Order: sequence, then structure tokens, then C-alpha cells
Amino acid sequence: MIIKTQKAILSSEITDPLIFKQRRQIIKALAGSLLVGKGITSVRAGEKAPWDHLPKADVLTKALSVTSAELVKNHTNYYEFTFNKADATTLAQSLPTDPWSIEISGEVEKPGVYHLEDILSQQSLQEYIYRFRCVEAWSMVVPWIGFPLASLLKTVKPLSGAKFVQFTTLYDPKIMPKQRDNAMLEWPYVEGLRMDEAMHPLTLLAVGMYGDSLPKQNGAPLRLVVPWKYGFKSIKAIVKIELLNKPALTTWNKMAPSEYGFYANVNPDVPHPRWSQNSERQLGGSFFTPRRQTELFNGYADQVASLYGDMDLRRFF
Ligand SMILES: Nc1nc2c(c(=O)[nH]1)N[C@H]1C(S)=C(S)[C@@H](COP(=O)(O)O)O[C@H]1N2
Ligand SMILES: [Mo]
Repeated sequence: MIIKTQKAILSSEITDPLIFKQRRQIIKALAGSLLVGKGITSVRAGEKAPWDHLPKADVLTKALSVTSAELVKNHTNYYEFTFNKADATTLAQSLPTDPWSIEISGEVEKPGVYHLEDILSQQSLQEYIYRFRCVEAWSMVVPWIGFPLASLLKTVKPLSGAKFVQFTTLYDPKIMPKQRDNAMLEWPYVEGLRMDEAMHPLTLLAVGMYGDSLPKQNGAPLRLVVPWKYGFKSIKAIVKIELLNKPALTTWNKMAPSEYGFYANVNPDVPHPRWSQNSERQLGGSFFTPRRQTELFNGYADQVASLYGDMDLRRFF
């Protein structure tokens, strides 16, 4: 029941010149021919997932109502620019995202510096509608456009020594003011996954959302999306991907290990030391909208719980 919505963008459908210009930019950013030629396959609530070897993706049959794009684009966490969720929308516009390249190194057969366009020309982009849960206890549902991280990693051929993957955000204090002014976090922003988490088909590299290229404030041109983990794992503006034989030393975990674990799996039963994680405020709700009950692994337990087998989730939070 995969519904292949041909979401290729036809210029004839578009009347507003501003939208037309935006679309042209995505087409360029998303390696044009790919998007235009093949279209974007969309996976919506009620449809089957694009990965076929997994058991029926129960989670995708629950109705997800997508959060308004305006909210998602104007309520962002991007600490390299600001600690204010509204200001990143304008401040991040100074980030140059084209051209962009990504260094892939470490325990791989084919290390190198890859142009984003070359990476995209080998990947097929799809739309993935995922819940997203910030550790601050707000949540949203976002239609990302991207491809599984696993399909990029396979192209560089991980060696048997690859046990963890470490991701690094651009470091450029001239462009990212908090990298020079704020010493609370160690820059550049670093995140990491265990290899099996990185290879899981739900784990994405996103280059777009809401049918467009990724806004700069949301992590353009390339960000990670790990839907069963707290949002801080989903690192933005990635310039380096390293395959390591030891755990990555991640920014938040280093700053406050008792508050932000390496795993950071969404878990209603493991409170943050200063607040409960049992429920969440959904972006777009009104004053009267009840808080949503937080789900273990953000509702993706059927897909990912097996990664954690007998692990004590309170200890490895
Ligand atoms: N480089 C970088 N990546 C980052 C962050 C950041 O400050 N810098 N914030 C994280 C946090 S805390 C969250 S909740 C998500 C927010 O993604 P969004 O702004 O697109 O909603 O991005 C994560 N990725
Ligand atoms: Mo977050």
C-alpha cells in the first residue's frame, strides 16, 4: 500500500513568483533532476513504510497530524545563533549552505570529502512524516524530506571496527555568533549514535521539509533526524561524519552528563532531573489542548525497542 504520490514540482502548478523562486532553489539544492525526475515518495499515516524488512509499521498507521510549517520554521533551537527560538529564523539566514561538502572519515573503506550534490545524486529522496520530541517537553510532527543515513553509510563501506558514528556541525564563529560568545557549550556541536542506531531505517539525513528545501534555521543543508530520541540528537548543518570504534563525545552529554544521556531515547518514565518527561506540549495546540502523553521511544517502540534488548533504560538514558 505504498502510495507513490508524485510530488515532483511542476512549475506550471505554481503561480506565485515568490513560491516559484523558492521551488527553483530547492530544485537546485536537492540535486534537481532527482527531485523533478523521480518525484518524492510520500509516506503518510495509514500507509506502509518504505522499508520492507520491518514488521508492519504500526506506528505509521496511527494518525499523525502534521504541525503547521509556520510554527516549525519559527520555533527552532539553534544555539550557534541564539538561545531564542524565534530569533534563529532570521539570524540563521547568514549561513551559506551552497556549495556544501561533508567529510566522511574513520572506520570506512572509502573516506573522503563529498560534495552534497554528489551524495544526493546517489540517493532517492522521500517524504517521512515523523513525530519529533524535544527534551524540553514540546513536540511536533514534521514531514521531512530525506534518505536513510544507512544508505549513505553503505556507499562509504563501514569497516568492522565501526561501532559508533559521530556527527559535527559547521564551526565558523564569524557566521555563528554564539560560537564566539557563549562558552556554556563546547563548539562545534557534536552528536553521535551507536552503529546499529545509525543503520536503523528510521534514522534519516534530511535535506527538506514540507515539500521544500530545509530552511536554514532548521538545519540546512543537511541534518540528522532520529525520531525516537530527544531532539538535541538531531544535529543540524552537518559537515563531518566519522565512524569510530569508541563512543562519540557529544556536546550535551559532556556539558551535563546527569541531564543529557548519550542515548537520549524518549522515555516518559525517566524524568529530566528538573522536569517530568511524562507529557508534552504539542506545538500548534491552544490553551485548551491537553498535553500529549509521551510515549516510550516517542511512539516508535515497535521499530526500535529491540535495539536496546535488556539494557536498563534508566541507567542508559
Ligand atoms: N547544530 C545544532 N543542532 C541542533 C541544535 C543546535 O542548537 N545546534 N539544537 C537541537 C535541539 S535541542 C533540537 S530540539 C532540534 C530542533 O530542531 P528544529 O529547530 O528544526 O525544530 O535541533 C537540534 N539540533
Ligand atoms: Mo531540544
